[in-house]
Amino acid sequence: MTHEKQHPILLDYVRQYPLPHGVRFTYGTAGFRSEGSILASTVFRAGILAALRSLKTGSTVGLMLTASHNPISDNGVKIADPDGGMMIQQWEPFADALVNAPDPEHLLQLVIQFVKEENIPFGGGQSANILLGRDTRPSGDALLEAAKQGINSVVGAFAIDMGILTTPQLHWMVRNINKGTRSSESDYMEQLAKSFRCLVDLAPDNTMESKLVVDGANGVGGEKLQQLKKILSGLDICVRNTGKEGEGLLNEGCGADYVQKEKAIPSSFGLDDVGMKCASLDGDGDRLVYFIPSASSNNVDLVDGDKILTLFALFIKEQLDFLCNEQGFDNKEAVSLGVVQTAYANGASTAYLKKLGLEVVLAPTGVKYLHKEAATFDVGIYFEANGHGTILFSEKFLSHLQARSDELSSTASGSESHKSGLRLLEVSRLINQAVGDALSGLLLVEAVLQYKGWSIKAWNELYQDLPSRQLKAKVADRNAVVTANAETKVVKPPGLQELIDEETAKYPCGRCFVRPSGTEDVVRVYAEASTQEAADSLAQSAVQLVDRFLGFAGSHQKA
Ligand code: 16G
Ligand code: MG
Repeated sequence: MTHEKQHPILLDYVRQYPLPHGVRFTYGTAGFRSEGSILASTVFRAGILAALRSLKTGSTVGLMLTASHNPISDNGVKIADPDGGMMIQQWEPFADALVNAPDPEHLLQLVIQFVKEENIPFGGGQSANILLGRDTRPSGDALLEAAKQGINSVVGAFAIDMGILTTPQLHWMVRNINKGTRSSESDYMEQLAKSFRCLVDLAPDNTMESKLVVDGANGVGGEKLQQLKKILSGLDICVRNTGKEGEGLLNEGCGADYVQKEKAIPSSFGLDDVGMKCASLDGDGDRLVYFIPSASSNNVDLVDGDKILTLFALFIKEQLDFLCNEQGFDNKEAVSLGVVQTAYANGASTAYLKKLGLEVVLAPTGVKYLHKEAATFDVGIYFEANGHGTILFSEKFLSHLQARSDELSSTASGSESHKSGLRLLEVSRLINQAVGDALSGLLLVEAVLQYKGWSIKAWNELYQDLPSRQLKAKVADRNAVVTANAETKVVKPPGLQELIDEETAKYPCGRCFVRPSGTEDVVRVYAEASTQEAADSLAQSAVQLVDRFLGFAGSHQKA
C-alpha cells in the first residue's frame, strides 16, 4: 500500500502549506517562534504534532499560538501536554524534523516512522482532542486556521477552539479537562476570584495600600484582568495598556519583559504614578513583575520574579511552620519545601532564601526545566527573575493537608494551625498548577501583602539586589557554547570558563556566566558585582572573551 493511500487526508492538506524557503525552525525553550507571516506551514505541522501527542497519550492536549513578549509581527506555537505542562522534551527532535521536512513525501515518511517507533495508535478508530488558544496578535486568525487544518489532517483528531486566551489559561484548561474537573474560562475566573477572597478572609485585618496599577502590555493579559476585575472584591485595580484601540501596540514600550530588562516605566504611566504599587504582565500573560515608578526620570524600582519568589517562600514557610508546629501533624518531617531559580536569579535573593533555611535548587533557563525540579518537592516554588513562575503542590501533600484541615476544623477550628491549613489549600487552588500565570500570581502577591500588612516598599526592602548587567554577544555559532551545572559553567569551548573565572575573581561579590540563548541567535552574558560599574565592566570583559573564543559577528547590545 502506498503512503498516500494509508493517510489520504494528511497528504492533501500538507500540500496546501508549503515550507518557506531558506528558513529552519527549532522548538526552542518556548516552542516555534518567528515572523508571523512565515509561520503557516509550521503551525499546520504543529497541528499534526499535537494530534499525534493526543493519540499517543489518549488525553486532550493544547496548542497555543503566541510569541509572548516578542513584537506584534511575530507569532509562535507551542504544545501543552495532558498534565498542562510543556510538551515532553523527548518529542522535540521529532517536532523539529516535522516542521522542517522539505516536502509532503518526507513529512509523511517521518510521521509513519515516528508513529511506528512510538507505537502511536493511528488510524485505528482512536480519537484525539486538541484545545486551541491564541493571544491577540493579528496573525493569530490565519494561523488558527492552519492549526485546525493540521489537526483535521490526522484521522480521528478534533480541534476545539477556545478563543483568545492567556497561555496559562489554556494550560489550566488542558490540565483540568484531563483531571475531569471544571475547565471553562468562567470556571477559571471564578476559581481565581473565590480563592483570592478566601485568602483575604483568612488574613488578619490589616490596613494596606490596596490600589494597584497594572500594565497589560496591550495584550491578552490586560484584557483578561479587566474581565476578572468584574468578579473580584477587595482589590482596587486600574488596568492600563489593555490593548484597546488607541492604547498602543502589543509589547511596544510596555509589558513585563520591557519593564524588567529596561527598568523603565511602561507607556501610559507617568508622574501621577510615582511611588505607586504597579505591576506589569507580558504579552501572553505568563510573566509578572512589580515595580514602583521613581521620581527621577523614567526609572522604576523593579520588584522582579526573585522578589515574588521570596514573598511566596516566606508566606508558605510561615504557614507550614504554623501547621507543623502544632502537635499531631504526623507528617512534619516529610514536608519538603524547595525553591528553584536559574543562574539569572540575583545573588542577593539566593543568599536571602538560604538564610531562611530553604533548599535552593538551580535549573537551566526555561520553564520546562524549573517546573521539573519544583515538582520533586511536596511544595516547590519556582521563578525566573523575568517573572515566570508558580508554586507546585504534590498530590500526596494536598491530600494530607485536606485530611489535616478537616480534622482541625472539628478539634481546633479557628486556630492559627487550622487557618494555615486552609490558607495553603487556597493557595493551591489559586496559583496555577500547570504553568506560571501572571493573573493568579498577581492575586497571590496581593493576598500575601494583605496578610503581612506590607506596602510594596516594605516588600521591596526585604533585601537589596546586587548590581547586575546583561549583554548579548553576536557570534558565528552560538551552539559552540556548551554549558553545564545549570548554565553556570562553560564546558565548550575549552579554556573559556577558566578565563571567565580569572576575570570574575577580580571583582568583590563578582559572579558571571555565559550561555547560548534559546530564543535568539546570540550568546548571553550575565555579570553581577558589588557596584554597577564593576558589574558593567565584568560583563564587558566576558563579552570580549566570548568574542575571542567564538569570533565576533556583529555589534554588542544590551540584553
Ligand atoms: C523563553 C522562556 C523563558 C526564558 C526565556 C529565555 C518559557 C515559557 N519561556 O521565553 O522562561 O526565560 O525563553 O530566553 O519557557 P533566552 O534563552 O533567549 O535567554
Ligand atoms: Mg510569556
